[in-house]
Amino acid sequence: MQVKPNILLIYTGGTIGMMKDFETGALKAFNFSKLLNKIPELKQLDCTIETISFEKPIDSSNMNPEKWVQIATIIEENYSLFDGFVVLHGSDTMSYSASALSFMLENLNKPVIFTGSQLPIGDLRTDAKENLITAIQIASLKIKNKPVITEVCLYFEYKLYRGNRTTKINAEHFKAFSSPNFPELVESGVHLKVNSDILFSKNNLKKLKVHKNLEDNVVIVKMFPGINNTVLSAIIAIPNLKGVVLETYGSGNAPTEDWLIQILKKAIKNGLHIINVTQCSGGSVTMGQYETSTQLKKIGVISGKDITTEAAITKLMYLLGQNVSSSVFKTIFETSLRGEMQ
Ligand code: ASN
Repeated sequence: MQVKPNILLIYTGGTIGMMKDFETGALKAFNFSKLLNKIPELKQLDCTIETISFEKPIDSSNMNPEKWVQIATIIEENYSLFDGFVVLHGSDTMSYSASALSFMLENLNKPVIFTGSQLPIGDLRTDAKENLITAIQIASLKIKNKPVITEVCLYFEYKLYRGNRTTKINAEHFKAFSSPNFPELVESGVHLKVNSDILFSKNNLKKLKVHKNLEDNVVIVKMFPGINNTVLSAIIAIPNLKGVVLETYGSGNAPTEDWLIQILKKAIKNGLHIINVTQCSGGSVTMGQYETSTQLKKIGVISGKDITTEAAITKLMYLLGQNVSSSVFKTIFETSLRGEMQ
């Protein structure tokens, strides 16, 4: 007899569990036990579900590294007891959290699926039920008693994506996420269509390692025509700054002006890590393709290749927290650790 999969639902907050505040009319997170009562359909699923909730559920705009550690710790403490984990999370920062957790959970061998919704679960037209029910079903998938998904994913509007490849693209549409540089892992229609060839790791037998040290002295800088010496110098001079994700144009291009190259060159010499990611929604950084990126390559700017900004900043926080020595930092950053880049 096959034992029913055992799924842990981790409720952090987000629109999925929100209700309107009587006084202000604004949406606010509320207690999770009430939320489960709103989905009697969960009882029909062929798995057992246990739940654990943040003591104070949050709007995901209040997410931070401390709370990522909280989620990672819940997974660590319950890892051997459950077949899969579904994290209910606000959509606003879900891609950051899914990316962060992908780096924090090394040798993951079970599904961790982030989901949420655009409308509260109590709303008549809610997208919460489909997202939650299918996320749980995917987390329960097994073949020959082994989990099908063994990575951190994000499920929204009929698609399961690799979490660290996603970005939030719309504040209103039910299709709120996209994964511009990597295909979806599962598509939900009449059947669940699993794209097995591209799943991250299969049968990783190494023990789960949870990394909880994240460096938050980092910054994202978006290039724009007109960015000047005073502004960029002030950012680079932030005390104790350890790393910068530089969102450049197109395939990794930036102005060739001498002041800019000199600021970056000096910063790199002083031990700052600078990551080049594109501000385009899809495609890759290829330093050296244009004259406008040749200098960046020469001075030691790190290529983010086709990584998302969300994955780049969380990978930076993770690697800095690991005290990776500066001699190998560039090489390690440019290597795909969890399928986050090509
Ligand atoms: N503000 C909400 C959050 O991220 C948005 C949502 O969940 N759709 O918590």
